[in-house]
Parts: sequence; C-alpha cells; structure tokens
Amino acid sequence: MLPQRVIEQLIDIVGESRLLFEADDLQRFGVDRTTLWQAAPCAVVLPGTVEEVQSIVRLANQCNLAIVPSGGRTGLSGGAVAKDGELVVALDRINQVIDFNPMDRSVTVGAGMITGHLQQFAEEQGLFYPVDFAASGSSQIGGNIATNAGGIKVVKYGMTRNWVAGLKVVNGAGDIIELNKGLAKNNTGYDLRHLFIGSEGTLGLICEATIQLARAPLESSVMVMGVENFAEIVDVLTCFSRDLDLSAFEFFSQQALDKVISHRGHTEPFKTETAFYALLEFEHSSPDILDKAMALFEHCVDVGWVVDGVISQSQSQAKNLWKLREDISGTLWQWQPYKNDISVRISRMADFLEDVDQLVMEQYPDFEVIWYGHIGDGNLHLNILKPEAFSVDQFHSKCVNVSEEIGQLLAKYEGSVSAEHGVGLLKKDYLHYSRSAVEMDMMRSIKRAFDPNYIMNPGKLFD
Ligand code: 2HG
Ligand code: ZN
Repeated sequence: MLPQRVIEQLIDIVGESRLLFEADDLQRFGVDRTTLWQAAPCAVVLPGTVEEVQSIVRLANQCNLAIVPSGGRTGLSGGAVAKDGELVVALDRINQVIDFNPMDRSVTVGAGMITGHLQQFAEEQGLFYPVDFAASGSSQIGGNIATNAGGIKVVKYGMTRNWVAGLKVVNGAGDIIELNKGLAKNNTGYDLRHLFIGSEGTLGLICEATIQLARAPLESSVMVMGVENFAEIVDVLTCFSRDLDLSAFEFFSQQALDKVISHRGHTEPFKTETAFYALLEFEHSSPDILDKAMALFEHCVDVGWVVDGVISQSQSQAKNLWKLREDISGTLWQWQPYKNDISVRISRMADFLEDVDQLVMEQYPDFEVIWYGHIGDGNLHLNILKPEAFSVDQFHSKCVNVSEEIGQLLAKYEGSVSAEHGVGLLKKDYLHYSRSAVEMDMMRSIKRAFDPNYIMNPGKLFD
C-alpha cells in the first residue's frame, strides 16, 4: 500500500487519471508473458514527459519505493514482473516521434513507441528498422532496448544495440542523462549508452531513443529445407552463409511444425516430413542470386543433408513460409512451456547440439520438447511442454534441474544462458554459468553507480 502522502505527490506529478489502482490494471501492468509469478504492484503510474519520469524517480528515492519499468511486457524472463509491491512506471504515453532527420537517417522516438509503429514509420520514409520478431506488434522500443532484443534478422542486421545512436534516460538517482546524442563517432571514454542497452531496467528508465535507420531492403526470397539430422542444419548454414549474404537462418522441428499447422491452420511447406526444417532468407542483391541459391540447395541435397525444399515464388508465399516459424512461440503458450534461450558460437554449435540433445533425451524421456530458434546466430529456443498431469510447481522444479545441467554445458562451451530474452527473474540463478565472479561484482558496482538506493527493478538480473 502506498502512503496517502505519496499518492498525493504522484497525483501532483502526473494527474489523478494517470495513477492506476484498479485490480485489472495492476494485473495487466504487473506481469510480462511469463506465468510463474503473480502480479502485485502497489500502483501503476503513466508519466507523459521525461521530467515527470524524473520527478517520480526522485520521489521513489525519498520514500524508498522500488520501481519496475514497463514497456509492452512481451518479455519471457520476468524482467517486467512487479510481484513485491513495486511501483510500475509504464512509458506508454511517451510514444511520439520527436524528431526525424533524413540526412542522418535517424529518428528520435519516445520509449513507449510500439516497435511495429517504428518499423512502419521507417517504411513511410523509404527506410527500414530491421529489428523484427513475432511480438513487434505490441512490444515497445524502450523495452527492446532495455533487453537488447534480437529476433529474426540478426544474422544480417544485428541486435537492437546496433541501431541505438542515442538515449535519454533517467537513472536510479533521478538524473536526466543524454547518452551519445545520435553521433556516429564519439570516442570520449566509457559509452554509457551501451550499459543501458540490455540493463533490464536495473540502472534507470529509458525515456527516449535516437534510432539509426537502415536503407530499405531489397526484394527477398525465403527457402525452407527439410533436414533429417540436427547437426546437418549447421552444415547447411555453413554452406549457404559462405556464399550468400543471408538475412535470416532459422530452424524448427517437425513437432513445432505439426503444432503450428494444427493450431493455426497453416499448410506444410512440402509433403515430405523431416525431423527438422531450416528456413533461410536472402535479399536479391545480384541478378544471379537465385541461381546461386539453387546451386547451393542442390549441393546440400547431393551430399545428403537436405531431403526436400521449397523456395518462395511471391512475397505472399514468403510471408506464409515465415508464419511457420514465427507462430511457434504463440502456439506453444497453451502448454505452459518452460523456456530455454541459449547460445554458443556457430563453430561450436554442432557439438553443443549433440550434447544438449543427449541430455534432453536422458532427462525428459516423457516430456514433449520443442526445438526451434535462430540457428544462424547460434541461438536455440528449447521449449519443454508441461504434461497435463504435472502441476506448474512440479513441472517447474523438474525443469530447473535440467537448466542447471544445460548451464554446466554452456559453461563448458563458453556459451550464454540467455541469447536474446534477457535474464530477469527466470535466469538469474544461472547467470554465473555465463559470467565470472569478477564480472558479477563489476555489474553490481555499475548498478550502484547509477542506482545508489537500489530502487530500479530490484531482484532482476541478480540479487
Ligand atoms: C522466437 O524466436 C522468440 O520466436 C520466442 O524469441 C521464443 O518463445 C520462445 O521460446
Ligand atoms: Zn527468438
């Protein structure tokens, strides 16, 4: 419960209608897409300016009130969960285009702008915002930056980090700081902008962002190939990426495809069923690109890696092939999946895949396990589906054991326990498999420097 005098001060800052206490609002703003924690914020506040955000943070410091920053809450690691009476600060109202500069090819937007709206704005200017994923219709750019979101085009365009030219933030101490000011070159010491990218709300609130836009992409083709053997997908990737500038290289299993087809009504890419499918995309950067792609495909068939395949003949067919991959995550929600989001370097992928596969077969002989992911980035999404007979707690505690073992494997392969979804509450116990004790200490010192009273998203990333 917020003391009455704090409620009054918050109302002075944002106005009465921007401070929410209704149970529905607390529920809606208090969780992300994870289902393991119950929403229990003390209130939700919706500031409309950076100065209002600053006043809220200053007030929170005075009365020792924890803040959970909130974007589109499409996260999968509990990073935006307010379960302990925190104040949710939602950036929804700070969502305007603040400045567009065609000469710099950059746009400054409020952090609450929906990612899809930024993509659309870029398109209207004949440009391109290349970070894309299934949740882009509801995620917000501030949340994308706070989690350094990845998605389906990372092979060619990189993560969100690559596109952030400047940030306006309010740190945990309540200072407004402008970081990098949209500059392409700026060698003036530590680049604090990059500390905020991926900080998961633990250093402060991202309020505005200057985003570098890319040139509009060329027309592209999508190819889906059936592969019988997990490790051979990496051979196919190596073969294609050596000769083609790929804009995506994804994979999914037959089980994933079955579920998407039966629950979303999509059509299979071709009649032959294989254990796995690779989906790749390339832009038409030269007149002979299609011939080159076909030659690579034939080579992959000749050496026995690929069993069957299809290449899109139109943009609508390309879109439909993408749906087979993009709709997997949404389709799986009904089984309350336990999610792993792990990565290793491409060169270690094949051995790592074999080890994880063996571990999963031993540990989950009775569980349904669904594999898919951005294999072109070395990033695997391993979803374990909850059997009906298991309670959520039983299921979770079994999965936690396997996460420990996967963590040990990742340490051996020098991989990451979170490739793109972030750590949040879900993975903080495994962070030590990817980060050394010295690094953890340094991260804590950095947090202290930005957030001396430990009010910003406490308990996320680490304790
Ligand atoms: C994807 O690649 C998303 O589809 C979600 O990152 C992955 O739900 C997941 O495990
Ligand atoms: Zn993903």
